[in-house]
Amino acid sequence: MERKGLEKRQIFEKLDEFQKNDLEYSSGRILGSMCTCAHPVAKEAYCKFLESNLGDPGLFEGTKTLEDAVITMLGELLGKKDIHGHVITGGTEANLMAMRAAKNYARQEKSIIHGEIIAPKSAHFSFKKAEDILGLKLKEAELDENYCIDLNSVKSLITDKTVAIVGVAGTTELGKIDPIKELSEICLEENIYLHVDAAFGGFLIPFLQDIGFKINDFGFNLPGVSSITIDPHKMGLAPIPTGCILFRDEKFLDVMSIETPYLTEKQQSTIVGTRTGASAAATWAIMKYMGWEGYTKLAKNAMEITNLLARGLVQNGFDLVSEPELNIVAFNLSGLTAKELAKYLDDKGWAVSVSSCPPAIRIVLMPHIRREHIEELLEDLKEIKETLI
Ligand code: 0PR
Repeated sequence: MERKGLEKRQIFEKLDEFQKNDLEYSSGRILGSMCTCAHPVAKEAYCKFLESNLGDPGLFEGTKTLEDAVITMLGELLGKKDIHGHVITGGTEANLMAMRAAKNYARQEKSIIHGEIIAPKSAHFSFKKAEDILGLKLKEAELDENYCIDLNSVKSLITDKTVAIVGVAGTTELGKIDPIKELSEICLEENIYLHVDAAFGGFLIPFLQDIGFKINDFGFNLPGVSSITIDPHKMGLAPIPTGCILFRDEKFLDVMSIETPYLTEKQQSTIVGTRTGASAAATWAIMKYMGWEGYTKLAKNAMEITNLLARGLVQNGFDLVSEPELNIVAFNLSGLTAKELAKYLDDKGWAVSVSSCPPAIRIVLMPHIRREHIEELLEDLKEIKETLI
């Protein structure tokens, strides 16, 4: 640190230099991210609430009301208006909270001490973090031929220590939607907590279903679903960090709350203490601004761009891992490993990522990716293929 502070102008010049080394979503070059440019309305709302701390909601009653309103709107979107939850930092924190709720509830109701969770092999790494942080044993269920959770594998992994089963609505690598209805039936029958990770799919599936896409249900209309993760900072157009956790019943929050006499209210069930109210304000603002129609258009556009890429790849002799269900396309080129192909694309300035199961180039068609970017990408892919022959 300097002994005497710098002038604002000097500081911002230096900040510009740092920022120059970042990629920008608007360049269309970021192809593997689930984040995107936040909407200007959401950014403005975020900045307005920078100082509000939802960790002490008694001081920020207005922001707390905003958070509750966001949770209610999301509950409506996901099939149950009377819902409980929080606006937090993202899908990882939401999944950790859900696993903590399941763990504490099972300890209270079933005296389970060394609990186990069952999640598909396709689940996000946050469940590995949950295993580590919460001392739960993670048992990975096999996938079926469509890369969704295999129900027989789930059944074979259930024991009297199972505290939660996880299904994913929009997997990180391939955008697949697990058979949540069937998981809900299993969980009701076995009296097991069911968590649905819809971090990615939550802001897509309801809108796509509404315009006729045949996609598995995953919401609270399925009676076995105990909690859902949904991330406004992915397809919701909210700024980072904004995730949400929703619980069917307040009892799941109660098993996590801790008495804290010096705060205006008892400490909530969130993992962090001090937490921003800006994310809640931004999510409220963008949901009000976009409305059902706005998000439907966004989802429809994303699927159109997805199709453009998928068809273009097939035409040019690339192999799709499977037909995209959401806006993620995974593909390979025979004769090259996914990593080798990623390197060629990287050399041409594309930031792609590689999936693990199965290995493939994975492209997430977020709203910052437009038609012209896909056309350019397809040209580059054609060129890569030609130089190899
Ligand atoms: N659940 C699912 C299904 C996810 O795909 C993700 C994130 C999470 C939970 C965790 O969400 P947070 O990252 O908000 O905690 N999946 C991607 C990943 O971690 C997100 C991502 C974002 C990847 C930006 C790349 C990137 O540049 O791999």
